[in-house]
Amino acid sequence: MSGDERSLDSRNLSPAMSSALARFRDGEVLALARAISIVEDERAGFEDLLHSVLAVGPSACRVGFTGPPGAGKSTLLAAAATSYRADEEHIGVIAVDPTSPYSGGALLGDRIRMNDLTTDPGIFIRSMATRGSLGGLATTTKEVLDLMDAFGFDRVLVETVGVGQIELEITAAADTVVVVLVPESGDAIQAMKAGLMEIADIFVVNKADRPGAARLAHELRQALHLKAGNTFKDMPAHHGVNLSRVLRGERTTEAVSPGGQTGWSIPVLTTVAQNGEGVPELLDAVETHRHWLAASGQLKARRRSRTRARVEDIVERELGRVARRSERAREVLESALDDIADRVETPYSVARRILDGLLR
Ligand SMILES: Nc1nc2c(ncn2[C@@H]2O[C@H](COP(=O)(O)OP(=O)(O)OP(=O)(O)O)[C@@H](O)[C@H]2O)c(=O)[nH]1
Ligand SMILES: [Mg+2]
Repeated sequence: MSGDERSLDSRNLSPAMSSALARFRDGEVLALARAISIVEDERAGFEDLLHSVLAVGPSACRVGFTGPPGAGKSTLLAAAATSYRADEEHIGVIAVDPTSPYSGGALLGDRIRMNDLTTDPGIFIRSMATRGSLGGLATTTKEVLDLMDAFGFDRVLVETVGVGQIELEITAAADTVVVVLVPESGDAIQAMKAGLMEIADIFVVNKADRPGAARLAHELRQALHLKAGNTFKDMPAHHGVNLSRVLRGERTTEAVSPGGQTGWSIPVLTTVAQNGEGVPELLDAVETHRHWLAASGQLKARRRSRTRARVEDIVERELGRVARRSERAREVLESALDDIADRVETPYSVARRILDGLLR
């Protein structure tokens, strides 16, 4: 693309990267932390590193927890992690700090709630920020998820606040998405508007110790029932249906069985995360979903659509980078500004010229 024809190959890694890779493969937690930083900062060679690491393919169970600020995602996640640890599973956790200015304190809260877990060597917790960044960030976060998967954790748990597009996109990189709501978070219509219906595999109404939990659970079941009734209406004749444009193909159900029935009916559970009530049932539902994913071919289908979206993202990111680095593109742009002002050119003709130059 940039005239640089070298292919991705671990032999291209710098000595420092090679040693980081070797230590990563040996299962050194410090090497994982370092690899994550390299990817997060998009340091030189980070794509070569990912290329080498991802040769093994995904194997971890990826469970995403999303929902409005303060719904109890971290408390639930900590309860889940504790239970998985009791079964001696190795757990990776990513807490994505939201872009929302309203939940600025989330990270500190998470740290405190997950404190008991941080001394356990069988669990690795990483917080990431989405604040202040533009496109491509969701890609980086998903790449970190891939790193954790490749490191060999049995399970990778991701927490994102369901406030925006980036967060939804990140959540969709999980195999099983748990949407956590609370009586205070409004009604089912609001959940629908926020796009949460599209990504949920399991709904949890947390803080069931508060009034309104049963009502919200009931509303959600009704809304899901209605939605299921409408599924066929939007279904293209032969292939899958793209559930949400927001998710850019991440959740395209490629392998819907004949008749379009995907066969998973989304459960609505109630929990009191603080005291663990309902948590075993939630973990059972996650397990059941996992088995369904594997048996129905959906796990493979989801991984395929994630792969497709990832390749597109990488190409897009690389094209943007090539354009930003190009001296020639900058020169064309600067020299064309007067022509645009004089109506000799338009932004479109100039962009076209730049693209033609880059893609030649
Ligand atoms: N009453 C009640 N409070 C709960 C329950 N679960 C969590 N909480 C409390 O709700 C608050 C928020 O919990 P978190 O687990 O931090 O929620 P979160 O969704 O991770 O929050 P953010 O990451 O800030 O969006 C904490 O004070 C918890 O102790 C519950 O079931 N009932
Ligand atoms: Mg949290």
